[in-house]
Amino acid sequence: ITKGINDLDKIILHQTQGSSVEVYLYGAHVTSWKKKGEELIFVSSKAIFSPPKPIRGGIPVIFPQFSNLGSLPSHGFARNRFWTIENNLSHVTNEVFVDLLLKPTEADLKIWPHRFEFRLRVTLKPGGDLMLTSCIRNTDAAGKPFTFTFAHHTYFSVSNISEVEVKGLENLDYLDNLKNRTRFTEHEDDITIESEFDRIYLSTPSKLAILDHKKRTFVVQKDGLPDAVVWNPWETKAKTIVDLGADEYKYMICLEAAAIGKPVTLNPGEEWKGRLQLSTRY
Ligand code: TA6
Repeated sequence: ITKGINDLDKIILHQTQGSSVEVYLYGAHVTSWKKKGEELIFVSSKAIFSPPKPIRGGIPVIFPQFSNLGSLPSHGFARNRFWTIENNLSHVTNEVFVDLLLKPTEADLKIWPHRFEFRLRVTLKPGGDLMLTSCIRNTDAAGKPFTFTFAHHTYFSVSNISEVEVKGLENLDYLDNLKNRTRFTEHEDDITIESEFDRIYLSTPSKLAILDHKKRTFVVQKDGLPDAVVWNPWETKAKTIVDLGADEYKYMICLEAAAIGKPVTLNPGEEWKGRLQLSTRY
């Protein structure tokens, strides 16, 4: 554990061969993932590391509400709360990980009256793959179920958005956020981005990929997270986002592993698990 920007606490996990991951306790927010010393995650040069503002870039944890799909502030509150460290044991298998924990404060219970424990394990695998494992438990003794939507809002770093294709979404239905979430079917085999793009693809395969023709392929593997959001604000929208540089939309793409189409309901004592594994191919 060490001090990051604006004195916020962050944890750095290291592996051999120059792999590392940085995660801020503020938001349990991954802000860096490197392999062979090379940064794979986009964080805006204009990102404001100042609570309660969420950090622009990295891997925001979206819980308990994706976007404005309910009465909470957009994207819920997990991304702008301070998480605690539950343990940071190194495992015998050479994986390094840290377990972070979020529980609602009394103020949180006023806006979302449900007791829960959210454990996020951030694991850096021996080859440098990054794994995020989420366990959310309903700890409400009063016996009420609760329902949530969820996403790992990953901002991948790309050489240029014009070099990028997203694979694995062909023939799927999606909700277009730019058209009031109207439902369409994807007819393209490879998705390229040439203007503002904001879609929730429903019930996708568990393995997706981002091909960056000038750099690398990212492989995204997910369990318990049936949906995938693809987002790029493009030029005009980017100008309205104060913590994103005017040209930076060119160097990022969000491919988010999510549970949105079918919100998750947990009865008291029940637990939900989601898992995201990110790797690269060259
Ligand atoms: O996941 C896509 C999205 O919901 C977009 O609609 C866009 O607004 C983006 O997330 C960023 O949201 P934020 O609240 O971080 O500015």
